[in-house]
Amino acid sequence: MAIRQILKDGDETLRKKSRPVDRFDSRLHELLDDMADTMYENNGIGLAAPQVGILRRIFVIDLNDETGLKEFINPEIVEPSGCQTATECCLSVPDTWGEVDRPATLKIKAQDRHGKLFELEAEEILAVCICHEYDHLDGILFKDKVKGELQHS
Ligand code: GNR
Ligand code: NI
Repeated sequence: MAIRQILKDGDETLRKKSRPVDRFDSRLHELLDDMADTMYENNGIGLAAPQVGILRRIFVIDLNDETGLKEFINPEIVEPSGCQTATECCLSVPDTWGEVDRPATLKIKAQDRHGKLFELEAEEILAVCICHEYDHLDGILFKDKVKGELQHS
């Protein structure tokens, strides 16, 4: 268990494309545990591996509801449908927010920490968060997609 440092906008690592995970070993489990700790410590609802300097296709989400911590490895978004607009922020772009269009619903196929494939249907803030985290795996930040003004505090 360790809190890892979150890279900030301007760090070139955040702009790189992450590679798939191919080993579901204890090192992966340690990274996943650290990512959850780091997300909770920073009061985030999601965290992607490149935000802690690891260019692998991994993210974690916890919406602070009864559904708990979710881990996604090698995710694929399928059947995105509709459109919703939400106000987003990012732990790598502090004190900044803005409106982003995302699919209203989607399905995500991913592997769990043991490599087992699963599928989940998402809507509302879960769909928003999945898209936000997925973008991090391709070097995309929410600020690239903000419509209208990017807001600062
Ligand atoms: O904590 C976070 N909150 C949030 C709010 C609206 C849309 C997306 C997010 S994700 C963000 C944490 C983060 O930066 N994940 O990459
Ligand atoms: Ni983010």
